[in-house]
Amino acid sequence: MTPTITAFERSPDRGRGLARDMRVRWALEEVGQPYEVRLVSFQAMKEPAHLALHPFGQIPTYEEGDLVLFESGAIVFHIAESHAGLLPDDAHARARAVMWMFAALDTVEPPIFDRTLVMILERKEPWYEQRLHALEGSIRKRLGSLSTRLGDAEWLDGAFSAGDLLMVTVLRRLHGSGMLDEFPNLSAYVARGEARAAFKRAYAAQRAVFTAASTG
Ligand SMILES: N[C@@H](CCC(=O)N[C@@H](CS)C(=O)NCC(=O)O)C(=O)O
Repeated sequence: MTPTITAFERSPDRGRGLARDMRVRWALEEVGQPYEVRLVSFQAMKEPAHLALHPFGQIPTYEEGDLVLFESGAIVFHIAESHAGLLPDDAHARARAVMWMFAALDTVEPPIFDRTLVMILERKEPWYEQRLHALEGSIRKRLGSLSTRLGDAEWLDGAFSAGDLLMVTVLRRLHGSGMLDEFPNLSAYVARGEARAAFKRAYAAQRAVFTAASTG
């Protein structure tokens, strides 16, 4: 059965592939699963039909027959569990790949996403510079630890996994901040993720939505 995901009708990131449908598209492309996309407006996300799928009124959602999921991490995990290619067969290696999925979303993403929010919502506040500085300190701390752990390895734990997929999507939000460049092995890691054919297909698909919305 072809799953349907939801994505922004008009993404605030202007097609940079930072919205969380990107990670779901990428996972689907990695495992070769065709999918459909239903685009939703900000208004439609808060209406009953969408709230029935996503209690917090957000994207992405995932529908496959009578299965409905929200939370990008849970969706990527479901895709990875249902298809070969994103989680290793060995039980311990699989557990570690799942650990990296949690690390990406629970340990690395929060300060990075908070920085984006602060830059959008608090720029005029008197505490803006101080808060930004503190968040960037937290981000650098996480990047430093991640960089040390990654070392010269290609991926976080052996072969590319759903853990790498989520980590790369999280780190991409730092493009343009200069912070990734302070850790050359992390920059190279993100570039390796972005060079994957499946990433490129997912990126092009979400980019086409932005292009169509801008020209239509
Ligand atoms: N933890 C959720 C976060 C979902 C989320 O924040 N989605 C954003 C797009 S990336 C959204 O829908 N924002 C609009 C809103 O919250 O109204 C996930 O990973 O799926």
